[in-house]
Amino acid sequence: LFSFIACQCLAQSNTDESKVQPYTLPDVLKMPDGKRVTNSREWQLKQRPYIYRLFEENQFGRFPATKTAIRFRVMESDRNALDGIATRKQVRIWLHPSDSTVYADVLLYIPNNVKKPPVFIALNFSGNHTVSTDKHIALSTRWVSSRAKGGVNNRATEASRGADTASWQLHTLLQKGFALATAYCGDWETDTVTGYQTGIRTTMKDILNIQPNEWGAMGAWAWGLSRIVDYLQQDKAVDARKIALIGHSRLGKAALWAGASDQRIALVISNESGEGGAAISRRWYGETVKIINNNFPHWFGAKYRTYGDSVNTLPVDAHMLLSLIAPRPLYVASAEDDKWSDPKGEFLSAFEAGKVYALFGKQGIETDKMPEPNQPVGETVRYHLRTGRHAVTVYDWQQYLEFASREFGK
Ligand code: GTR
Repeated sequence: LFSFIACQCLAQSNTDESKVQPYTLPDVLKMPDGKRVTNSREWQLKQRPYIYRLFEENQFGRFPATKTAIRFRVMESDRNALDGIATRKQVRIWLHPSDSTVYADVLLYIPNNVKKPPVFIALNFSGNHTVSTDKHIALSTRWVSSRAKGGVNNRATEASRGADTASWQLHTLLQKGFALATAYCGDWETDTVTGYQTGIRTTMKDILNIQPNEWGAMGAWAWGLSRIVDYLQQDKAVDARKIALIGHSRLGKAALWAGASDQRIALVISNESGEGGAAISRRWYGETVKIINNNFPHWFGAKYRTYGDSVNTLPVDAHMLLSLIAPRPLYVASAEDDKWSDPKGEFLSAFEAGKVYALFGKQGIETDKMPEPNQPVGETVRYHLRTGRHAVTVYDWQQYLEFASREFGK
């Protein structure tokens, strides 16, 4: 009877804190032989690879290790973009060695008054043309969600330009001396159940040595982020040792997996990534493993779908995903009205990840008491609960730019 009740619950979402049942988190420092990790060397050599594999097996599916010969071309550039404050580049990354239809387009803005600036990388939800009203940005020709502003029959139109400028704060970012590199997640895989059929999980399967069902859309997006890193490493106009990755919501989940998988990424920001991202899955609050897999069966690996009714047997949880970012700076953020993402669950996993940062002599969040809204806490692991709804706002960017400036010694 008890398990029947549990099953019923997990298909529903809860937002009543008093109904959250006690749970035990897997001990991130406990090694397979039962001993506990005591130093950073043991973490890096043994425990980190072990936990990483648990995430591959149980949540995200495989991350292709095969190196591919990708090619880049700057398709368009202008040193006088945005009234002269930045250089714009539009770079095409061809992912397949012989099929020239398999590519992703990266939009870059580099501030003109800074030599080799640090760079924010991010995927966007509906096309590069949504990031700014700059008319020179190529309009995406891919499928876009029917929720995308200005879209007609799932295609972007001129009315889609600048649809999402509020989430990017491009001018502030450039003024603070950062570059931005962004690409449409749909260039790797469109966000639909059948998106994999035309996305890289299918077109790249032979090259990457991996079948479409061995990973999910999250993996494809995360892998795509690593290809942006590949490009940046050979663009001398930016400092590729200072790459900050930011992702919001579903793209925040992908960002955490990319940050865990690619240690060239120097700093990671999870903006309201919620279930399958920064939020503790064992906490029955907001979205659940069962709900997310029901609604988005294409996001994660197949095994993740088997934990819907038995989340307490999942060998991993969000604090372990965040720990894979250590010792690199990590910022986790929630919004008060975004109960679906479980703010407290996001805070608690960020707090827990501090145990791994401590092995490196880095300070995480000092107390497990949730901070008041708009009161950022923590050092190398930082957290804030913003007032308001599920979004990336001016307030969020202020915190991230300050954090990245401090961590990158700017
Ligand atoms: C919701 C989903 C969340 C989150 C969000 C978003 O529908 O349940 O996990 O990813 O979408 O990406 O905006």
